[in-house]
Amino acid sequence: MKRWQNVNGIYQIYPRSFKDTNGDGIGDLAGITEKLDYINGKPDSLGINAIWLSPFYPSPMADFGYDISDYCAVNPLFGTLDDFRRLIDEAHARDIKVMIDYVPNHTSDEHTWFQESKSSRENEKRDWYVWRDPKPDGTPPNNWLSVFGGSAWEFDPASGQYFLHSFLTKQPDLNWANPEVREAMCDVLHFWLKLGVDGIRADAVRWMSKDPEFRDNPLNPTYNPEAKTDPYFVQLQTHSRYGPQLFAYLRQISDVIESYPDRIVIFEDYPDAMLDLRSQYSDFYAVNPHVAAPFNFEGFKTPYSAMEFRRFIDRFQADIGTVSRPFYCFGNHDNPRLVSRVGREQAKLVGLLQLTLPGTPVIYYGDEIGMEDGMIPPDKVHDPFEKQTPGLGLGRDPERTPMQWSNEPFAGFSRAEPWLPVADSFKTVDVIGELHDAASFLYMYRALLSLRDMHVLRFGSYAPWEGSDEFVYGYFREDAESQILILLNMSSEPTMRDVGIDGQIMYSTHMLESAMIGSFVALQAHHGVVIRNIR
Ligand code: TEU
Ligand code: CA
Repeated sequence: MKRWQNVNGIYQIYPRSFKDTNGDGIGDLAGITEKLDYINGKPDSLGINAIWLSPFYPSPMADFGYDISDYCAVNPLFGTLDDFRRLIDEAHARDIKVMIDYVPNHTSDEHTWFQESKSSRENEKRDWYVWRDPKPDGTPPNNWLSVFGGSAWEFDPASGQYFLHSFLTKQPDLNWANPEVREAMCDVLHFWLKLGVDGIRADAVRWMSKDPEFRDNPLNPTYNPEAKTDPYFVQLQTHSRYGPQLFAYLRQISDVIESYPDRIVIFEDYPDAMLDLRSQYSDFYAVNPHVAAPFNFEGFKTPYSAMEFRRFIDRFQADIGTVSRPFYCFGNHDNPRLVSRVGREQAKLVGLLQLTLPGTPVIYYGDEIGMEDGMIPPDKVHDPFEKQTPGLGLGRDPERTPMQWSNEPFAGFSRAEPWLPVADSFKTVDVIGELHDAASFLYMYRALLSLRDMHVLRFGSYAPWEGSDEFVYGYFREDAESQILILLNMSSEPTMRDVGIDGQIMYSTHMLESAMIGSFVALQAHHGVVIRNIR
């Protein structure tokens, strides 16, 4: 991928939780604009030059903006279209690219398209959504399930048919098999790209194409009902998603992207564990290698260990080769926070890994300061996933708490009580406190993002270090000019390694304790170093 060559990383912003400027306890576009200096362009900035904004469109907020009632406008809660134009201008003035969220699979049930579609069977837009007759006994057309719990079908008594919703009832699926829908959804892309948007993150694309025959999904033979896991996986999702037209639809999207200079699209996709991993990735990469790629989310599930991480990265790097660009993600608005998953010290090593791997790292807001999941009391639960499928730890509120700017009340996020409680850690985990603390997360992210300006770290090859074992995972990054070795001691014991090269430590998570004696490197527990070969 030749596009976005000068982007060193992408910073994901969840607009509701980033910065509130008007005192309603909800983050807004003006808040993001106000904080652009934090992101890039100033000596104290994080130094990352692309942002991705989760949805800020008009929405009844049943799924916190992923239920969109107007694709080409701004929700008054977040501001106006002029606020968005200002955000783009100010971002570009700081050399920051702006990526926005695009939700092609479904709209809100409050979108006028759906209102029309629902109004009668004869309506022109009836076929814009997926309507089916009940079975003779009145039950849903098939056994498909909603990701958030229950049947994926909702009966509309007025017209006597069911409509399909792969997510909430308030998120009816668009019918991408209808060419008018495809055209309207391409128009949405043109609208934002013409406004100067640089990139698109395409949501939940796997569901865009279904089995044309709408066959029942088979039961999942490996599902264990005792195990208290997500009931969605009681079935194999064989027919309800990943249908035969998926990649044709995605190609139509990427054609639009390609028609504008230096724009890209990243597909949000969690590979199906029941299908071949390699072929799923390669299908997404094949959509359009010049402008499109899928995220890599394997870091969410990979256990923290040197062997497991090496296996995961080696395999993925080998599979995609040197032409396709990886977009490694270790945090987002749908998964528990990195620090809460692996621990504080461990999270730093994962951060070091992410920022020294090939490709374009995608960093979730707050992970750069080591934010943890917030504790959400039962009466503060917002996420519909938790409400519909309670008690299984599936709720996503904990990772969506307000950005911790300072240790002042409400973490400097707002002057009013925020929509979700600030995480307890804000007294010690905050931007102001970390800016000048050399041992902080923020310090590390800033240092490594600036190191990433080196050609070798951005574009150099990846090769595992053969000395890797069950304690230490190492890898080389190399280009014509230089060779870098990254060593991660992922164990809780100090250790010493002979790396066989004369090196200079360029970065260490344990600055004071870093030493190289000849070709020997001393590593503390959960200690990572970046070494430059000075041959
Ligand atoms: O998520 C799609 C997706 O794959 C979900 O199954 C995700 O795994 C789920 O949230 C469980 O963590 C996208 C968005 O990222 C998510 O926030 C939305 O709720 C969803 O689409 C529907 O638009
Ligand atoms: Ca606000």
